[in-house]
Formats: sequence, C-alpha cells, structure tokens
Amino acid sequence: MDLEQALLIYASSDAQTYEPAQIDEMYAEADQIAIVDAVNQKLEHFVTATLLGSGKVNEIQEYLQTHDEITLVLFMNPLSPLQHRNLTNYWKIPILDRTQLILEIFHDRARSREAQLQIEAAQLKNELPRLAGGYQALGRQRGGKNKGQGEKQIEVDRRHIKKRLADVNRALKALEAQRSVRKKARSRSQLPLVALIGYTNAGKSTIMNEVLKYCGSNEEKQVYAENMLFATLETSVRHIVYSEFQQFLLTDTVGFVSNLPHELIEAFHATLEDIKDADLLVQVVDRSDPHYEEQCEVTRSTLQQLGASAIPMITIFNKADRCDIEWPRKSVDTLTISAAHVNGIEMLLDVICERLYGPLVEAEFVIPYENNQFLYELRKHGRIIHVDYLENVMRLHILCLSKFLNNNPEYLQK
Ligand SMILES: Nc1nc2c(ncn2[C@@H]2O[C@H](COP(=O)(O)OP(=O)(O)OP(=O)(O)O)[C@@H](O)[C@H]2O)c(=O)[nH]1
Ligand SMILES: [Mg+2]
Repeated sequence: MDLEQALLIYASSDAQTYEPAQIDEMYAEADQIAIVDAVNQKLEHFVTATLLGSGKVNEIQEYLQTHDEITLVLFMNPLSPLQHRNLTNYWKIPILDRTQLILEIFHDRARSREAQLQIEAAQLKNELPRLAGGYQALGRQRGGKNKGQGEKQIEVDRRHIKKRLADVNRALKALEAQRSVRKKARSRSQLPLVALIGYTNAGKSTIMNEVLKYCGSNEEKQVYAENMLFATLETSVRHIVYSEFQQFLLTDTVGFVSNLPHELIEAFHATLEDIKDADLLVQVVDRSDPHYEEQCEVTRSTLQQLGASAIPMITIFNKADRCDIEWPRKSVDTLTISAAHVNGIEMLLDVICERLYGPLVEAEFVIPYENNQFLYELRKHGRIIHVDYLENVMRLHILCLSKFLNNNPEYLQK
C-alpha cells in the first residue's frame, strides 16, 4: 500500500515539541501515513485566520513547492474551520488537524456498530463547517471526488452530509434505547459498578482480562487489549465474582487523551455516560510513561467535564515491571502493580472489595446445630475458616464482612 507522505506541524506557546515518533506511535496499527518532516513552531499568539504567522505560512508554502512527495499536512493543533480553509487554500494540499487525525484513528479502530456510528457522526459534524472553500481537503476521506468543483458541489455535499447525519443519529438513538434496557438490567442486579478509566494504552483492558482470568471467567468474556492508542472504543461490562459475598460489575472504558476534541467527548457521550453511573472508579496509569503525571491530570479534567469527579476513586500505577520502583505496593488510595503479575491483581481485588463492602474481619460465633438460617446468611457475607463440633453447638471461626457481626450479635463470641 502507498503510504501518504506527511509534513507534521505543531505550534505551541511554550517550548513543547511534537516528535514524528509520537505520531507514528498513534498510527502504529493504521500505518497509512509516513511523517517525513516536522515543523515545531513556538508562537506568542495564535493568528485567527491562519494560526501561524504569515512568514511561517509562506515559508511552509515554499517548502511544499519543492517537496512534491508530500501529499498531506498533519497539524497537531486543532484548527478552526476558517484556519483550515485558509491554509488549505494557501498550500493547495489536504490538511488533517489534530481532531481529524484522532477521528481517523478512531474510525480505523471502531469495531462495535455503536462506536462506528458515533465516530461517523463526529466526522460528519466536523466536516460541515469546513465545506465552504475552493480546495476540498476532506475530499481525501471520500476518494477525492469533490476536489475543486465549486459552490454547487458544496451545496450538494452539505445536503448529503446533513441527510447522512440524520440517519446516523436515528440509528444511534435506537442503540441508545438498547443501552438503557441494559442499564436497567444492570441496576436490577443490584451489584455495584466499578469502572476502569484512564489515559489510552495504560493497561485498562489488560487489567480487566487479568481480573476475569483470576476469577475463573471463561475466555469469551475477555476484551480486546493491544499496544496501541484507543484500542478500546466501546465499554464492556463483566460480572466479577471474587467470592460469593464479594461480587461486582466491572466496566472497561474508552481511553482518555489530552485535549480530547469536544466533538469526541460529545460523540462518546453515551459510552462515557457509563462512567457516571459507577460506584467506584479505578484509574489506571502507565507508570512507565515519562508523561504519566500529565496523563493523570488529563483524566482528572476529563472526569470533571463528564461530571464524574465526585465518584470515589482508587489509582493503579500499572506497568511497574518497566520502572525502577518497588512493587507490588499498596497505600491508602493507590496501588503500584503490573497487570501481568497475579499478586497485583489479587491486591486490586482486595482493595476494590474493601471499598465496596468494607473490610473483612475474623470472628468466632457459637451457634446451635439447627440454626440453618445463620449458615445461609453467613454464606452471603463471609466464609468458615474452621469449625469445632461441641455437644449442642458449633463453634465457627469465620472471615466475614464487618456488617455481619453487627447483624448477628447474639452468637458472637469476641
Ligand atoms: N510491561 C507491561 N505491559 C503492560 C502492562 N499492562 C498492560 N501492558 C501492555 O500495554 C498495552 C496496552 O494495554 P491495554 O490493556 O490495551 O490498554 P488500554 O488502557 O485498555 O488502552 P485503550 O483501550 O487504548 O485505552 C498492551 O500491549 C499491554 O500488553 C504491564 O503491567 N506491564
Ligand atoms: Mg482498552
């Protein structure tokens, strides 16, 4: 397949730069674009009409004229429709901005019908205000058939997009209805909901799969985990049975990314809604990533945008095997583990269940032999470690949720 040769441009007010490697990483699986050169531009103020100053715009124009092999400009900034249109007209080359790039990656990776429709809706909405202009950058996405065909064609395109958008929205509404049926079923189950959240590629899906494996679920329940950004584009919910009395629903979610374009937050609103219903959030952080602190900040602000910052949260510093730090380790609200190692998963399950159900305590009960009701209740709240069979009574040494002690004070020994 012919790779598209792209020039990468990034403008920032601080000295931050974007390296081609970071984009290659984003595109690891899609492998459609080769970045041949990069321009990192420090700017005091962004220009409304073109983002970059006119000197830089001209310089890039000259560069493009002498580099015919370049067929695409990738902007790591989001561009307004006006900037997008002006720059495309100056440079006569298709431009993908950061939002469109992320949308394209999402488009390539979406597997469920809902995710595909959500992304299509976001792409169509993004396309609409960019339509008016001589040179159709977005022709790229639709086979280039619309390049330079004038106002009439734009009107036809606009009508076509609006109609398609209406169809997509209708299909999404229908799927949302199914989602709300599933949500009702979930709340009927009365099990607490725990959501794995965090920056893309942190290891959320891997942790979900390790938890499933640890709890003996069969393989069909496993979710897709891969070393690429945005591997997960839909939420999946699984029933986790750690013990008879420690069960919960666990949901894997779409990874966050810095400055997630608002189109995408909107597009994934329904999917991300699930996070708002969670009783507990488990933030997964790739501790081996040099930018892990910034990524925690992205999670924090995304949760705020979703209106989910009040939900209790624990944090997992994952991929500790790739760092020079002590693990597995536990402190109040954080765990340092590696998803691939079972000790960390057990620690995680203990912490989740303690948060949901309170701590486990050891206790001794003395009950008459015929008290089946007690044994039935006990099974729902704890387990027997040891039994002494005495003359008329049994002495049970048990491990149970602390609320069980309060519910059954009459038989409690100590
Ligand atoms: N070395 C190491 N690799 C890990 C660990 N946990 C996950 N990975 C790898 O990290 C990559 C990403 O894992 P995923 O579980 O797909 O990440 P995710 O957070 O679900 O990513 P998105 O769905 O894209 O948001 C995979 O290649 C995993 O094998 C870990 O503890 N140590
Ligand atoms: Mg995932």
